[in-house]
Amino acid sequence: MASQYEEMWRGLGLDLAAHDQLLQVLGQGYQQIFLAQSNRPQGMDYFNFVMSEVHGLRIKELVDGKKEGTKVVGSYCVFVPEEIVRAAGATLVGLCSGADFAVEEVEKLLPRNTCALIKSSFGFKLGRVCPYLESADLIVGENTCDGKKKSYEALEKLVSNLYVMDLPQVKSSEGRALLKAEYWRFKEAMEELAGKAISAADLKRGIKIANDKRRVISRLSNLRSNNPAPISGLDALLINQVYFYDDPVRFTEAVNKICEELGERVRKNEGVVPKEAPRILMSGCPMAVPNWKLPWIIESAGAVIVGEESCVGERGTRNLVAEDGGTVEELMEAIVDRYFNIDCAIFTPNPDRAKHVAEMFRGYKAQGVMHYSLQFCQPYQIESIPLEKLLEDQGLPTLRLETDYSQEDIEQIKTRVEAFLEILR
Ligand code: BJ8
Repeated sequence: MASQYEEMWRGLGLDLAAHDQLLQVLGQGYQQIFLAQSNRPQGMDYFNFVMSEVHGLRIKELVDGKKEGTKVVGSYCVFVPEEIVRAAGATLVGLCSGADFAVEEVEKLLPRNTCALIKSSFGFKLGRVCPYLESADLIVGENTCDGKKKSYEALEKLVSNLYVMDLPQVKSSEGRALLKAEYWRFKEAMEELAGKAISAADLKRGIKIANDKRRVISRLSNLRSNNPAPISGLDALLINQVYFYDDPVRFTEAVNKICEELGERVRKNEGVVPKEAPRILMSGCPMAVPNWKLPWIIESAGAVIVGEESCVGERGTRNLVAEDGGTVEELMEAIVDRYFNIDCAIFTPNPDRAKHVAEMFRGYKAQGVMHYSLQFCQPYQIESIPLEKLLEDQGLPTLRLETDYSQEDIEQIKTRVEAFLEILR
């Protein structure tokens, strides 16, 4: 990929040597983790291609779009409403990163005990290796966990285009009013960025695009509820990760296509693994590309992941925006309604999340829950203790895992995962 896109990367200000290194590691990891799987659906060819061009062709599309006036908005959280971004005719891309980079530099700005997701996002900026970040006309941060909201104070000094969205922490009427006010303020910011007013027709179009993506992910999730599972958890996670980068209409078509193939597998009672493979529901922090460590360990041990209770997964895609509003006010109200349901652990209290985990467990015929928290992620770590108790009280076996982006704990995690799977078998 390198030579073909070198000029574009240089133009974006990337550090070419560091970026080459990153691509090499990414490529090797992809080869060992994804391409080494057997019995993959053919429809994954599309996602292999997307990943092989994730810093190439997709960035070229964004850069070409920018020349035509299409703005790029980068976000770190599923609370940033894609509908409003699309309504402004702009493109939304995810900026969260799943690999350690420029750690020494990062730790000059952030304490060592900051979660890997935040540190990684800083590392990609300081190391100048993320073409998505460098293509973004607007970078949207949000006041969610303490780590994120405080780190944006430091990020503001590194970028000139940071917009911070305030978010509620309590599901009260005041909390909803805050979200509503912030989404209206965001709409104005998007109008200013795009240089045009957002009409009801624009919002309807944005809502339809985002809903279609969510519908197709829900179709995929339903297919995964079959036993034997028709697709590996790794491949399904990858699809959920690509959700944040790809052109949404093309993505929706590709996932629909793979769902046809998976439907055929289900009809023939064919699975990607034998029927006896333990079925795992993942729950917890989001997994950004290329954070594939845990699913890789779990599936290499003979289990299959059948669902993700995560923002890169069902927490991020559950619920649609009502499409029947006729005015900007009605449609904005519908957007607020949908997002106010997201059960992120930054909310206190957050009882819906436990309910959703239990529902997903039963719906996807899981046999065990593996709760994943990133080290130093207080919201998910603290919530994992009562969540585990609640699930165990209902007879749902749960394993709490805590890790980061390093490779050092692989053996230790393997041992714990294998012991848990033994109990399930
Ligand atoms: S809606 S989960 S995407 S905030 S892992 S940075 S919580 S210390 S990512 Fe998130 Fe939005 Fe919530 Fe979803 Fe903080 Fe935890 Fe780090 Fe996290």
